[in-house]
This record gives sequence, structure tokens and C-alpha cells, in this order.
Amino acid sequence: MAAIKGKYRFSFGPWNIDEGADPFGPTVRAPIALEKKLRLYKGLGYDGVQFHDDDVVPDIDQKSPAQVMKEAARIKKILDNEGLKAEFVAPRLWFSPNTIDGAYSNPDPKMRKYAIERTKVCIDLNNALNTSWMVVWLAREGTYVRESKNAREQVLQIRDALNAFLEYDKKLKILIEPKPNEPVDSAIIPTIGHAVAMAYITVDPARVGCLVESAHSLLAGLDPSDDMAFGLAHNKLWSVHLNDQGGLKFDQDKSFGSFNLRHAFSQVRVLEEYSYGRHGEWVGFDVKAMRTQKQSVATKHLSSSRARFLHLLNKVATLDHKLEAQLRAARDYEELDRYILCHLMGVKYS
Ligand code: GLO
Ligand code: MG
Repeated sequence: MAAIKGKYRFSFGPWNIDEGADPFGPTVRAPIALEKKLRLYKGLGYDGVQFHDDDVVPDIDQKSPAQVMKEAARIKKILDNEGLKAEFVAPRLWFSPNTIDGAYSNPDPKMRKYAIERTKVCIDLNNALNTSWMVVWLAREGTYVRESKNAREQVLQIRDALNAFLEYDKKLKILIEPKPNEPVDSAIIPTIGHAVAMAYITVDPARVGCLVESAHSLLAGLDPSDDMAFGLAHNKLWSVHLNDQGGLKFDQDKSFGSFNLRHAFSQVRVLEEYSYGRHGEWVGFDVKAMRTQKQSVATKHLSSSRARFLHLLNKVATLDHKLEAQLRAARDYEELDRYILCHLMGVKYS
């Protein structure tokens, strides 16, 4: 068996252990305190924690800078005690009444200022928790009605906000997490291509990278592994949110590989082939338990997603590269397809 090249460490966010609410019904599982969730990480096979700013400091808008830092120090201590590392803190800019019509590209300058100031506090939190980088998911930067905003201006407003953060902290690295829709109808940064292009127009492109989420690529009608390859080709794939999605519907955040194993294999393959993880990149998951799950079994999606990644890694390592090369050279892609499927299904290839 070929050796596995990448060095992998895994992360998820506390929101991935949730209460099971959906837009059509209430919560079905009791909330679990952050401290208790953090105690579950190691047992599930995870070393890294992804945070929102208000996961670290609830009601962050109501708190003074001193209070914010005090609470951050408390969480840092818990992380240290549990042997965990914070991957990132992302500003949750989609709950506040100030961001109803967008954050960095809100038409109201006062609201834009709010979003920028809140993100600066989030940068301080990233430093307090000694994270790898800050992630920005641009949830409400978009439109519901094309005529309501000027899309070109929105692109530049987002750039200006990113520039303000790069200036605010000269060591900060920012990862843009693109998504084509939901909650907005039409997002300004919908794909990895847009995110990479955005990085290049900032004041310091070397400090702006991307995070590809499988479900977000699928919602844009794209192949997540190709999106990852695109990011890798630009040296900008610094994190991933592995999950799955059953076609073009609401953002499902299904367990990794649960809908389309072939897609999952392609993602693991592209990461492994290019030694993802060697420069401190995390294998992040952004997966939700089904609403049907009872409390006692509502973390299985996390252990099983990680296990699937490792199984698929083994499938990548045991590929017959000589055969692959032969079939490529012969342009016999039908046979190549048959070989890959036999390999994935554990059926003897002959
Ligand atoms: C939603 C996003 C969201 C982000 C998280 C970190 O669709 O995937 O879960 O990943 O807020 O920024
Ligand atoms: Mg995500």
C-alpha cells in the first residue's frame, strides 16, 4: 500500500452539535453548554475547534472589550486543558438587527461600520485564542432583488472591509468561505473563483485564502473536488468544510459522503494528492445531525464523517496508479470508470 502523504487533523464547530430546529419546527434536542461540547471533541477524534465570535462570547455586542477578553481567556484555558486548538473564530454577522440588509455591503454606512467594528473584535478574539486564521462566511452580502443594490459597489465594499482587517492586524490571515445562496437569493461571492479573485484585489493577497465547503460547491452546481483543485492551484485552499448535499435544495450539511460517495472520494483524493494539511491546514467538517436524532446519538454524524474521510484516504492510497496511467493513455475512460467503481465498492476488478 502506498504511504499516505498528507498529515491530517480534524476540526468542527460547536454549532455542529445542535438542537435540531428547522424553519418548520421547534428544537427537538436540549441545548448543550459549550464547555460540555468541548469535552466531547477528543472522543470523537477531533483536535480543532471552529468558533463563531458569539460562541466564544455570548451576547458579544452587549459586552465591553475587557469583558470580551476575560471570557476569551476563560475559553482558551478550557481549550488548553482539553488539549484542543482553535482553528478560527468567524464573525457571526447574520443575526444582528444591524445586518438585516447585509454587513460589509449594507447600504447604510452606519450598519457597515457596525460590521467592521464587530469584525475587529473578532480579530482580537482570534488572537486571544491563538487561531490559525479568521474565516468570513459572507452570509448576507447579496441581494433578493437585483435592482435593490449595485453589485459592483458591493464587491468593492467587501474588498474595503477586508482591507480594513488586513490593516488592523498585520499578521492576520483571512479565509473567505463562498456560498451561492441562502440566506440571500444571490450572493456576491458565490464560488471559490470569486473568492480567489477577491483575495487578489485586496491590499495583501498573500494573507487572504479560501475555504471550500462541499455543500456550497454543490449548491452552485459545481464539483467540490474541482473547486478544491482550483484553490490548490492558487495556493489558496487553506481550509475545507466537508459535508454533503442531495442536489439543489436547502443547505443540508449532511454527513460527509452520505449522499454521493464518489464525490467524497474525489475530494479526499485531491486533498491527499496535493498533500493538503502539510502547512497547517485543517480538515474541517460542517455537518448537521438529522432532526430525527435523539440527544444520546446526536454526535454520530461527526465521528462517522471523520471515519469516512479516513476510509476514503485508504481507498486513495490503494489505487493502482499504473493501471490508471495505462487507461488514461489508452483513452479508455469507460474502463477507468469501471475500475474506480469496483475499487470503491470493494468488488474484485478483473
Ligand atoms: C453556512 C456556513 C456556516 C459557516 C460558519 C463559519 O452555510 O457553512 O456554517 O461555515 O458560520 O463561518
Ligand atoms: Mg461552512
